[in-house]
Amino acid sequence: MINVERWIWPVGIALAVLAAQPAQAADQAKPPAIHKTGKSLKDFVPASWAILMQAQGDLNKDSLPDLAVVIKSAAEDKDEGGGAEAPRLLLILFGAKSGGYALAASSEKAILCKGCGGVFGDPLAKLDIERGALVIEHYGGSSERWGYTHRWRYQGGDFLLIWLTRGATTPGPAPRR
Ligand SMILES: [Ca+2]
Repeated sequence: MINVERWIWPVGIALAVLAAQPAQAADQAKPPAIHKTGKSLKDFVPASWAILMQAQGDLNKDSLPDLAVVIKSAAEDKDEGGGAEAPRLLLILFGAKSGGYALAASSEKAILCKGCGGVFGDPLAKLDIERGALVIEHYGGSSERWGYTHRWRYQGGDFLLIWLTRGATTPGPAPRR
């Protein structure tokens, strides 16, 4: 059954919301292959990638702790060659009954690149699991500041965007000192 009226979108599609925001790096290399299962988080982190941020909670309501993890490539820390625009990967790992984790989802569009935040630097402000929902916050800008909060919930086999707040402010005159 195809429901074109669906107003909450599966993760792969909805993340276009973010992609339409401050320029994400143009498609460069293919994202690395991620193991489908592993005993611990490090089994899902490809060689030359590192964990940038992680959160734990129960996303699929099976009482087993799940992980949301942002990983970055070694390229990101190199200022030359557009490293600050290297894509980051969001991994969602569901805790397995037998121990370890299974990869439930991954996205290279959910997380803005290190250099995508303007003068405020790295725009990734928060990754958390709150009341069973995945929360991602970005913040950045220069003369105009912007922020995005995305809340994702796992439902019916998909991650659905249940909440999106965008904010933008233009600062007034500088305060007197
Ligand atoms: Ca779980």
